[in-house]
Amino acid sequence: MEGILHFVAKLTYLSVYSKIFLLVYQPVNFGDDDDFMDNYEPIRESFLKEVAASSSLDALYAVKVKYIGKKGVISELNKALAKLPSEEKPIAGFEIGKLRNEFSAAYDDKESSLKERELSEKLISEQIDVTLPGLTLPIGREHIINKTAGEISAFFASIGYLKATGPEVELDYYNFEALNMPYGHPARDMQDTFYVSDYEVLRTHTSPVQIRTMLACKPPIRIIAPGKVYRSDYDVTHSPMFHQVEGLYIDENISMGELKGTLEHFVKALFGSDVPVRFRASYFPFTEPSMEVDMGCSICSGGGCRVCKGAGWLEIGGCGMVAPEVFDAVRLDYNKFSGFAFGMGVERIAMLKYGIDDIRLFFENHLKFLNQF
Ligand code: 2NL
Repeated sequence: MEGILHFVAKLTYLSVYSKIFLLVYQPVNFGDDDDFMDNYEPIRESFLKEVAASSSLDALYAVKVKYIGKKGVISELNKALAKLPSEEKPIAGFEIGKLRNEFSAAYDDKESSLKERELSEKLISEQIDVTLPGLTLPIGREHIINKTAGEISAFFASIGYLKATGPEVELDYYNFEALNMPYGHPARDMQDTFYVSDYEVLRTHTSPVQIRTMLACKPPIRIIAPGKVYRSDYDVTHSPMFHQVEGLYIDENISMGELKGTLEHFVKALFGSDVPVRFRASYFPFTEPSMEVDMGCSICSGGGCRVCKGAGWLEIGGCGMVAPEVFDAVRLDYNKFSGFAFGMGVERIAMLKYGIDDIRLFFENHLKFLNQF
């Protein structure tokens, strides 16, 4: 039995090898005049040449389409194969298959070497220099007006004042009436005030914040009210929107001495301890008595210059003892309580501090100007 199996295996072996021998050495006819060997070698050579010449994956892919694609050369050979006499088909088919495998292998080789090359080129071209400084995005800075208002607030915070805020569209009553400026008062003129309706205005000062606070809280009251205010005015020293910081101190036995001491201390803290401060009698409807606060000109140190117009003094705000009419409006007893109030324009303080002569520069937002501070 074993001997028979051995014999069969030997026969199979012989027959397989004799067939391969035939496939390799027997010329194959491709139809009438088409000799297969005549077609085979040039196709093979041009394929290999085109693959070798492909310098990019795209070019290589085009070669693949041309030879191995659906309508490519191999496909055409297979179509021609169908027309061959049936005894020639297996051999020709085997040859075409071999050619196809050879094409695929050559394509795969070239593809991986191109991919490798493209990757290494990419690695070189996209190399990152980790020692280069990073990209710095421009960062903003605080506006000089906010910075100045912050410095003013910080001083008053240091001596125990709390910050209070309120609406910019304000009731006529809180903005004027409660501050002893009744209907018909010249400060209520349409020319100076932006009216929102018959009874609402854009606040012309931050005093209404203090009125609201006095209505809401019991003394002692010690607050500052920084914020935007509006007046219908526009030239080198006036802007329709500007900033104010007002202050208020209400308690029993508050004197004018405390008012003067507080503001003198404030001016020296902001402009320097050598700066002289003086008070001049003045008038406001909501304080009695009222004063203007002047400081020695920081530009000429009192000698007289363009900024102080030769006076040697600069006006930096107003103040006074809260008027009895205001106490009445907020239903506080002025026989029991007394207090002082003050107000200053933030733009004016910044202009004096930095020698700026046109208020409009603050709001034109030119970075060349704003970046100086
Ligand atoms: C100035 C002058 C001032 C006040 C503001 C005030 C507030 C209340 C009661 C009394 Cl609730 N007075 N504020 C007082 C005096 C002057 O401002 O030149 N501002 C830019």
